[in-house]
Amino acid sequence: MKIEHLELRWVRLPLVTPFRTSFGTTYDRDTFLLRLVTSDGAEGWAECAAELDPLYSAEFLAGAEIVLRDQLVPRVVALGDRLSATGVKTALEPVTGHPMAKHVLETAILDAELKTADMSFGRYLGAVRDRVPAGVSVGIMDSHAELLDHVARYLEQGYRRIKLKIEPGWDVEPVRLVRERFGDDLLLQVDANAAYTLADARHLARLDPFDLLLIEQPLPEDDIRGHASLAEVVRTPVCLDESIASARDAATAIALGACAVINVKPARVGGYLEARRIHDVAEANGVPVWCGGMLETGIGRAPNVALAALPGFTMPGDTSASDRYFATDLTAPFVLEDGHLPVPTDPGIGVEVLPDVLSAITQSTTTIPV
Ligand code: OSB
Ligand code: MG
Repeated sequence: MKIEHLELRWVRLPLVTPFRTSFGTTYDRDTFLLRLVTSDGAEGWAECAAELDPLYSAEFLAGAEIVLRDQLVPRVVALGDRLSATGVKTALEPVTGHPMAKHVLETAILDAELKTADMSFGRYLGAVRDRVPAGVSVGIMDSHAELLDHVARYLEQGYRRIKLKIEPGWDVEPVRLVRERFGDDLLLQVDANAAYTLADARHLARLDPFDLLLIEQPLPEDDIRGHASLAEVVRTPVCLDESIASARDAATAIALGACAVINVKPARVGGYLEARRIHDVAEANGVPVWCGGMLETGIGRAPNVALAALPGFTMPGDTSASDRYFATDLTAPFVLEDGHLPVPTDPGIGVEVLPDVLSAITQSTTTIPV
């Protein structure tokens, strides 16, 4: 298999409601899609998970575009006919970092390859379920009343678990109010996106009485030791997101007692093959995992839902329905059915872009020479 055509399309979709985290507020989902055509005549599609600014992690969209064009694409093109998705990681190994740029390229290649093989992502990755329970990530709000309204609405829609974004000044009180209003049976967790330091350990222990499933990434990305120390002070299980960039990182963090749960985001770790390795390492250590998200359109969501159907994904993920993010999705919408999303079964990612939506939201298209 060879790549015969490769294009990058910048798109912008307004979010139905602004999404505020400890690192900033997002109003629109800006991203780019890769579309490639192979010598087998298959089309591969993938969505870049990076954001406009390097706030969640070091990557950002404009940087991802440059590194793809100048560094990553030439390396996979140099493989010629020997190109296959399993060889992409090795071909890109000389380039340090840039996991989200690597992820979008590997995913588009895997999509095309699986379409040629007539196999779905779920089947290829080892999915054991045909639907996955959906959780929802709830942003920081201007008021407690607004937060309670949003949570009530999501629960009415059937979401199986609520994740509250937290930051200093918006943590114990919102958690207390949500727990009191919606009861002890609600599956509830929090995500700090690295907004605290180890000096906040005793403050974070004030979350203990609320029986949270986990606290996600309380400390900076590179503070593995800090997370291990924190885990000795707080009773809430510590979950890592930003800190885990590879299966090796997962093994290290688990061995050091820095995490009891892992948020697996394929984009953050350079692709679905590394994401599956993290799942395997975690499963072998008895550590539960769940599938995170980056406000993806249907193009990015579909393979995430497939990954979330692997056996070790025992906790509901941030795999929400399309209407949690967008009035109109780029693909046929993902719709909650009894609090679950169906795992796509068609070949490759199993969803197609809707051409009319795509042209309406496209900001620019560039062809990358292959
Ligand atoms: O930390 O999990 C995160 C969104 C963008 C960047 C980082 C994160 C998130 C979310 C929302 O929490 C996940 C989603 O619903 O896609
Ligand atoms: Mg997170």
